[in-house]
Amino acid sequence: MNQTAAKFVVIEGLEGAGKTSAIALVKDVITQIAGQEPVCTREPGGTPLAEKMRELVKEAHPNDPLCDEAECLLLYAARAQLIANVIRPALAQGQWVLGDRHNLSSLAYQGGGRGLMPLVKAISDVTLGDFRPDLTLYLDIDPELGLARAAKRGALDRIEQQAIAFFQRARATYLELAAADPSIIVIDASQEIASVHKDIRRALEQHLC
Ligand code: T5A
Repeated sequence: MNQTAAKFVVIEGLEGAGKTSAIALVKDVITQIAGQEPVCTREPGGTPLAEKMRELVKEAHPNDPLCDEAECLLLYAARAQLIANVIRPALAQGQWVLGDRHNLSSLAYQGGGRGLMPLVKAISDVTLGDFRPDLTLYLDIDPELGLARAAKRGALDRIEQQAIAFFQRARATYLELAAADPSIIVIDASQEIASVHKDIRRALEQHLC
């Protein structure tokens, strides 16, 4: 194992894009490439405190609705905890990290979806500085198809209940940011699972080997 080569790899996409299903595959491929299992994280969440913030973001609060700015700040508070207490220490010890969502989610959902891009960029600059994933796989899906898949799995949470236009703006932002950043690879997640996984494996082998 080459300790200096530890990388931070992230899976991104709208609800129902297939991130959960892809994680096991990506974990296997990283284990083959790195000779070690990656540390797996999810956002929001991934530390005891960040998981509490996740609950605040995901649950509905009918008597005290979470305003968009507070949502944004909670997401970055959770991310700051995760980076400080899990991601940076792991990378510093030569361990690879596999993230289920990271900063690109905030740029897409809060920046694009909520229309708060200047605020998101400002908080991102202050909290993360130049910390960023080495590689991001963005699983691209039409929000109607993704939400239909997610709905089959169970009740939709506070964010999943947003209007379709919110997810369309988030998707447009994901695609715009991916087009401008070679470290973000777009995977067509509307295909059947076997084809999605084939594309993911190819992308990982191309960019990590
Ligand atoms: N959020 C998060 C923000 O707004 N800003 C942020 O900065 C961050 C970090 C997180 C929520 O927080 C928001 C985004 C989210 O709304 P979550 O529960 O972690 O909440 O939500 P998701 O990450 O979106 O998880 P989902 O489970 O909804 O999506 P997945 O993981 O992409 O979907 P998955 O793999 O569970 O698949 C859903 C269903 O589809 C099937 C699967 O079998 C499953 O049943 N499926 C397919 N079916 C057919 N063909 C395929 N190719 C399929 N792929 C999967």
